[in-house]
Amino acid sequence: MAKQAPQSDPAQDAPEVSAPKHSAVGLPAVGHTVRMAAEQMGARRAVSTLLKVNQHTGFDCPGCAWPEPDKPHAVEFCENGAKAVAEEATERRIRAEFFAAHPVAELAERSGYWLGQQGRLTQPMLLDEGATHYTPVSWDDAFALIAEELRALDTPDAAAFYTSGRTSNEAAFAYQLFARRLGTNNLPDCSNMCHESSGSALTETLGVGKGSVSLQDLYQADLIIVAGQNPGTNHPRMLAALERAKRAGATIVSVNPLPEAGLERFKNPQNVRGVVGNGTKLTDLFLQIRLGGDLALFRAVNRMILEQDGVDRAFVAEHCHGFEEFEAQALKTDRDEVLAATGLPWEQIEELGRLVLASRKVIVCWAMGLTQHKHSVPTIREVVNFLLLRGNVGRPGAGVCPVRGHSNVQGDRTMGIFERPSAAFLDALGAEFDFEPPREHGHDAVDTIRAMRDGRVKVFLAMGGNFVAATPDTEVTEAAMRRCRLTVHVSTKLNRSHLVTGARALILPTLGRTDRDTTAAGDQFVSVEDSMGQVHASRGRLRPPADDLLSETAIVCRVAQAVFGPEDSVPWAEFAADYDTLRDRIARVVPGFEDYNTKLHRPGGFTLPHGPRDSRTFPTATGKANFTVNPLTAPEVPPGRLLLQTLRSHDQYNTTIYGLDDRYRGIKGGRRVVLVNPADAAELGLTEGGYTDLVSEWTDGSERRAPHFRVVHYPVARGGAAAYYPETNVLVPLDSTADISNTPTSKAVVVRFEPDSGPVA
Ligand SMILES: Nc1nc2c(c(=O)[nH]1)N[C@H]1C(S)=C(S)[C@@H](COP(=O)(O)OP(=O)(O)OC[C@H]3O[C@@H](n4cnc5c(=O)[nH]c(N)nc54)[C@H](O)[C@@H]3O)O[C@H]1N2
Ligand SMILES: Nc1nc2c(c(=O)[nH]1)N[C@H]1C(S)=C(S)[C@@H](COP(=O)(O)OP(=O)(O)OC[C@H]3O[C@@H](n4cnc5c(=O)[nH]c(N)nc54)[C@H](O)[C@@H]3O)O[C@H]1N2
Ligand SMILES: [Mo]
Repeated sequence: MAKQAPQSDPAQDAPEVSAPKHSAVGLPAVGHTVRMAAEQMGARRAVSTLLKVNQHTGFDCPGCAWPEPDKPHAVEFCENGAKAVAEEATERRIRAEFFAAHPVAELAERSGYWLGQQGRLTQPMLLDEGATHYTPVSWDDAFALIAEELRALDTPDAAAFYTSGRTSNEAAFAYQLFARRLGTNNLPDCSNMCHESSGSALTETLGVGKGSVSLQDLYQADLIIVAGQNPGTNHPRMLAALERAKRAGATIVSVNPLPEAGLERFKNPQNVRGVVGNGTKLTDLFLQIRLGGDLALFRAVNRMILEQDGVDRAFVAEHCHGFEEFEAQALKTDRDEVLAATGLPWEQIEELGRLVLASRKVIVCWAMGLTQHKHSVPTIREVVNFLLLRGNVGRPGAGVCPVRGHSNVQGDRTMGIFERPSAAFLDALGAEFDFEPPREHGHDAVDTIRAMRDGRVKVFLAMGGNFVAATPDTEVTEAAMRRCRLTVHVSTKLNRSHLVTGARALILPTLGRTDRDTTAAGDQFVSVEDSMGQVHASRGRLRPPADDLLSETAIVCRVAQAVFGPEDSVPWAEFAADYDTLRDRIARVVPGFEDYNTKLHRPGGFTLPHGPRDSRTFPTATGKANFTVNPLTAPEVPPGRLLLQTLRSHDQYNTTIYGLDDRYRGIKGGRRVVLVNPADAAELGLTEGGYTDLVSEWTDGSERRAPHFRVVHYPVARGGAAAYYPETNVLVPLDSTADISNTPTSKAVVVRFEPDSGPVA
């Protein structure tokens, strides 16, 4: 039997600290996995469910977007995937009595951890204007209410439709169609806060905003650079791929301000070596870079390649544009500026240059450490310059590998969840469904907050996610949310965004990946796209938490029916009943999805076309791969301050907190910690174990405070500090965003330290 959810909210400000670990996974992780899952799901349900994760006939892991191998291992999930599954497949339930017992104001005082522990949502709930409690509402009344509020708007642009990246292709396609049919491109999504910088840089330079490598490429690479990513926690199955690459002879370089355990050494729980031995040493060269120093690092290496005649001249001549301008600037790269920006010894940069020049096939993998800075887009462009120089795009064993976060965030974008859709996409959509889609660009996540703050967006609907906790500038964002007429969340679990509401609010519970989805037309399945452009089916098997729970797709279609009535040019009712009919339409609108229904039945699904990868065709403005000129910039930090990055602990999935430990970093029982280099700590008078407030400073003179963080002396690169998100989102100014991509600069917040003002209430 699954354990009861905790009644009290455990104190979160008493973390214990021990030395960081030097290897990841192995037996402790396996034990931890099974224990966590069994606590939520009961042992039998846990084991039978976990064995279906990422199998050809099972469901896609609701954890990260790392792809499955062609022949999945019998146990193709990781510790953190199992936590994601347990979080969703828990046997705990939230029913109407729970909301009757807890006023919204009381729930708003609870931690995200406590809210998540209460179990799956089971009934549509309404918080009416002026009410203190959520009360049950029928599905039909809920849909009628949404339709009423949407119809009352002066313009469809006064509504915004957020998506988190777990939403299936089918639901995402229906959702964006609904928004555009209504007349708006206001489709902000989690990607705006995540890999938007990668999408912006890659679309401009290569013509496709996605990664260009497959797992096979990783296995064949000579050199893999992992920059700004912590796969041991966030993409644990990637470690198995790196191990395989390593055994095939690859050299691995990690570029990170922190020595992350998973990148140091990996103990693969799927083989004997990993369970009883020391595991595999993964990183050959660790570059402990300063926060935001990556642009300078790649520029320096590019200069070395140019000076040492390492350029693939034939590739550049045939496939690239803009080489001369790039070369002229790169040759001027100043060594002192590079040293200051990276904080690395010059010999290490030279060592990287030597490895690069000795390698024919090079892959660069990256995640949030590269995407969440002011200069993220130029940084990723410079990574592309680096790969183009030696022809490392569009041949086996080489390419760009932005490692995506949410399990279907890439698929959602492919399905049209984007505030700036291409004209070609809108043309195809309009032609298929016989309407004129809006052409004006919509709001991304940050612009949505501004629009709600200024009263321009009045209805906010979220397909999953936890908008107020995931976005920056928590106080501003929460006030913005409260100005709305109506806020609606389609969710599996209770979270903070349900408690910071507009005048009226709805919680619409929905099926997750693990749940069986049965409609009048029979059992349905959905499909997803992984980080490497592989599309495949996902089938849940568990009995849903309530009998009348609707899928995300069904919810979208029912809202649409309530808004447009039965005579619409889009057959919403048919879509809701039979997802094959929806996929037949996707097949006609989205390139690469021809024969969608047939291709999904292949084991492992199918791979989407990718011009640069498949044939070195680059659908850019110039028709070639573009070299770019990127001024050497790095964050500036005034004296007496540190640059704070906000990152994930090992026991969380974004705003979902599974537990209070960060095992590999040696932190237990609490999350309000700030990791500071001992030398910086000494200069700033921050003693190990002491408590401090973090105060962020923004260019307009405004300040933001996050009280009561325990100081942890930790081997982070000088000048930087690290603390967990979402607790630190209060510190990130709304206007502090990346150039071009508008992504919040979650990895670069200037902070000073002030005396502790005591625990948060
Ligand atoms: N278990 C689990 N899995 C997850 C998630 C989760 O929360 N939990 N989240 C999912 C999502 S949505 C995403 S986007 C991914 C996130 O995956 P990651 O990007 O790995 O997540 P972060 O914890 O933000 O880690 C950022 C890493 O970049 C480093 N870094 C920070 N700044 C810099 C920099 O300037 N330069 C360099 N070179 N490195 C830097 C940090 O030290 C850290 O190692 O994971 C996905 N998978
Ligand atoms: N400071 C700081 N802020 C960040 C980041 C950072 O590194 N630092 N990272 C950013 C990144 S990379 C991302 S991706 C965003 C994440 O932003 P979001 O995607 O908005 O946040 P999540 O925490 O992943 O959302 C969790 C909620 O999703 C709901 N949910 C889970 N599964 C399902 C499902 O199958 N269907 C539905 N309908 N709902 C479901 C549950 O109710 C759960 O509470 O946060 C961003 N914010
Ligand atoms: Mo993400």
